[in-house]
Amino acid sequence: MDRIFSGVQPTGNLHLGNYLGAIRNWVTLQADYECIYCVVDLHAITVAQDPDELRASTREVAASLLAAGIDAKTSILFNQSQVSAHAELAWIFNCVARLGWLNRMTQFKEKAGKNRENASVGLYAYPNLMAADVLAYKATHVPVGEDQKQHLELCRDIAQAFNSQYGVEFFPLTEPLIFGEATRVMSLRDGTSKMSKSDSSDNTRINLTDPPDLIAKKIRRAKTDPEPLPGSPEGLETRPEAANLIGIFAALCNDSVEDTCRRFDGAQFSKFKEELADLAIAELAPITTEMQRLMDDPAYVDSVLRDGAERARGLAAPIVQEAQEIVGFLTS
Ligand code: AQP
Repeated sequence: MDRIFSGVQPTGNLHLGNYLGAIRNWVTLQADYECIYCVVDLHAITVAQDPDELRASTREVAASLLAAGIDAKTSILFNQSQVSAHAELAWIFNCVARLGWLNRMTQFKEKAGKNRENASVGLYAYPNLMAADVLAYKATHVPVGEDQKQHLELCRDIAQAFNSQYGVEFFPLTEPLIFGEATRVMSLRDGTSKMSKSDSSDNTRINLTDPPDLIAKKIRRAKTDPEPLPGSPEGLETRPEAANLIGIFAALCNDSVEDTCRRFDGAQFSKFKEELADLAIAELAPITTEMQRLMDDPAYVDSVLRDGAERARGLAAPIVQEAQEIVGFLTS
């Protein structure tokens, strides 16, 4: 069976972008793949985190994943720092990856901003750790949103460079899985910037923790333009906010953007937004309710993560040990 690995950062509430771009696909893929899902707390500390908030977010994100439909019995769910194989392999990859490759990573440029000299070394080396996350399990596929495509290309480059440097066929060339009509959900306030957990304005995103009335309010207030909706996708080309909302609608009702445009041809945003809010609430409200139930039982969430970590260790340890032997480390 092919093996999936994917991760999400515990850097705040999960939002509709995380859900439509990644997590909903993670749930579906469980039927056909062996799945390993990870709350990537090592990645989270590449930017400053309050320790208590990080612990709380790790539990909350794990609860969201369970509430969304990750089955912790058939799949593996754990937090990254509990499995040391990730950090061990990342060090080897720090020595395989080239500075020039990391210099091209757009996410580092975006996250480091203007004050690059002050960014952590961890933020810069983030893609090497991500490659280690995936390759510690020799995962064949990684379901992600569009924004992670470049990092997965780097993961393939690292696997190839390791194999060629040591003359082995050890690490696979992992394939990204990017699918659905909402692979890059944009901010509700600016159709040209990504919906993100770390955006300072909560009105830019729909969180999985938002109650129905807040979801409806955020959608009502989402930025639009004065034109009625177009009848085909070509009409969305210069209208980023309309394109974003139509994409979200299409993804939520498992329809194509083309059919969604046809359905709302000539409609005003007010009518469309009402239907979009109903759809978003119908999808998210049961997840929010289940998540709240799970958050009232932190011991259960912790036990899921502990069990997942043990199973993950069992898979990753022999692979990383073999990589260490290939490199020439004396292992006992
Ligand atoms: N806006 C998005 N649209 C579609 N997919 C998205 N993903 C994130 N944002 C969108 C996908 O969600 C998965 C988990 O992402 P992450 O939490 O590990 O990191 P991120 O991509 O950096 O997400 P954020 O929300 O922007 O977090 P912060 O603000 O902390 O940096 C990934 O598969 C990602 O593609």
